[in-house]
Amino acid sequence: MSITIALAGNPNSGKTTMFNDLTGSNQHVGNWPGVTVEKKDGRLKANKDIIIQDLPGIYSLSPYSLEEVVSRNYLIKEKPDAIINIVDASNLERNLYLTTQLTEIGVPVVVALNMIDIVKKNGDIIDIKKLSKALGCEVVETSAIKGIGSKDAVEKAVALVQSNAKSVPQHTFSEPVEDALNRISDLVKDKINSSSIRWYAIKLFERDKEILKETSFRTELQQQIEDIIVDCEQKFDDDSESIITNERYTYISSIIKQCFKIKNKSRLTTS
Ligand code: BGO
Repeated sequence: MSITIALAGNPNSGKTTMFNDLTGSNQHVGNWPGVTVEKKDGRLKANKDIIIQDLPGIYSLSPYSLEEVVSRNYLIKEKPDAIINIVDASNLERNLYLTTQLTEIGVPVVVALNMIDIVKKNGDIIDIKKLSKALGCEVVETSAIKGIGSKDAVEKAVALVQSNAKSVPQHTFSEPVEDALNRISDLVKDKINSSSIRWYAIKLFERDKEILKETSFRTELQQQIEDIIVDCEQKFDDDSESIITNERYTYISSIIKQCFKIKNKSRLTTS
């Protein structure tokens, strides 16, 4: 039986380099249906039963660009068996924004800490064990350009699929937000697949226009959700999308503090 692993990551994180390293010449290039966004898939060089699906480079799973919509539709609707999230380890803070969203989808995630050669050359240290614990998923060091670690990431992803393991997001939002998400989940739980319920609750809370269109709940239910959102927004004196974004950044800062030691602090201020 074949296993499909999606490669997701920010632009320039090394996705193409890893895709080529894993698939060699076994690639198929086309477009995603109906849009002019390139679609690439291929079979693992070492095991043709493993399909590697490349996704467009994205910073977030919001609905603001074609690439984001294509990637998230694939992840939510087609549901690959696992995701390898390629992270530029030399830009950890910026890249983890997407990671926090990928772990909410309900598909097992392996984080490939790519460009680890640059991190090591700089003398910086990333505590992989702590990072893995903080994110609630496997983390593997890779240097796609040197062909190091990519196969290890695939092996970890396959092991997760075979053991039926799920990534369990460790991040919780603040109490009023979690309360709102729980109330929204309760309202829609009969209408949405249980493995994606948290993702949908967050997106409904953010008033994500694509999700509102897709779910097209009856007016009364939409109003109940809206009341929950407004109630929370009043507590924060902020809009719901900004509340979620701000809380994600606070969480990521705390992860960086725990897991990342920079050798030369002046690099942060001079660049
Ligand atoms: C250029 N380590 C290092 N050091 N570099 C890497 C690694 C790694 O592990 N992985 C990838 N790169 P893409 P997306 C380039 O193209 O795969 C490099 O967008 C250059 N090009 O070689 O394209 C990779 O698919 C001229 O670098 O990323 C590439 O995610 C000078 O990261 C870049 C220097 O990789 C982006 C680099 C003309």
